[in-house]
Amino acid sequence: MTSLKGPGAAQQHDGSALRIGIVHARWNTSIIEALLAGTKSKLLAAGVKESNIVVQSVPGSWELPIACSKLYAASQVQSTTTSSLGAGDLLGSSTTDLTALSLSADGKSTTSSGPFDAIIAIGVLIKGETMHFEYIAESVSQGLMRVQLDTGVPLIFGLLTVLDEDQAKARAGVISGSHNHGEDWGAAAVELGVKKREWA
Ligand code: DLZ
Repeated sequence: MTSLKGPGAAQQHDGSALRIGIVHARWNTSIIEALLAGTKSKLLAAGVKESNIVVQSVPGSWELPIACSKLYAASQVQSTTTSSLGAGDLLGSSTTDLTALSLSADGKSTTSSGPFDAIIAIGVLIKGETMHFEYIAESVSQGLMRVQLDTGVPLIFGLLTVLDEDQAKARAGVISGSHNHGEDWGAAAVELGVKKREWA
């Protein structure tokens, strides 16, 4: 029986033609790493080519909306040129900051060009003792929705807003038997990416 929570029975979508961008925050890195791994595993399982997954990082969740917006804009500009935006997916490495968005052709021949079919924003906000969490959670959520509607690219909401570290671990598959929500985000990106092409 399908459980009440979650997106229902698994759907099959062919991701082999898709280009997917992922922007993740580096705050709460160990949780982020697990979520990122879960996300990528579902993308790859749906046929998305590794070379068509571009991963960028930013310091914290606050920076996710601007980074998603710029990443998408760069992929649109890039699609009108002959260069390709290459994949750079090492968490925290120098290849993942936004300077890697240079359009000066560091693309690989296996990487298709064109705007992203979907972008996944991943962050983990853990409530502290101040109002900081409330302000950031609200603003980032609004910001991500705004980028999604303004650009028309599906922007998958991979922002965990949790009360403590245990809640975060329980949503990142870190605690034994728990579900990794990154897998849902990867599957959602493929479904929405395919549908975006159908809707075009
Ligand atoms: C400052 C801050 C704090 C206190 N907590 C978090 C958090 O739990 N998760 C997260 O992703 N980022 C946090 N940040 C950093 C902010 O998102 C942002 O990067 C900085 O305020 C710089 O703009």
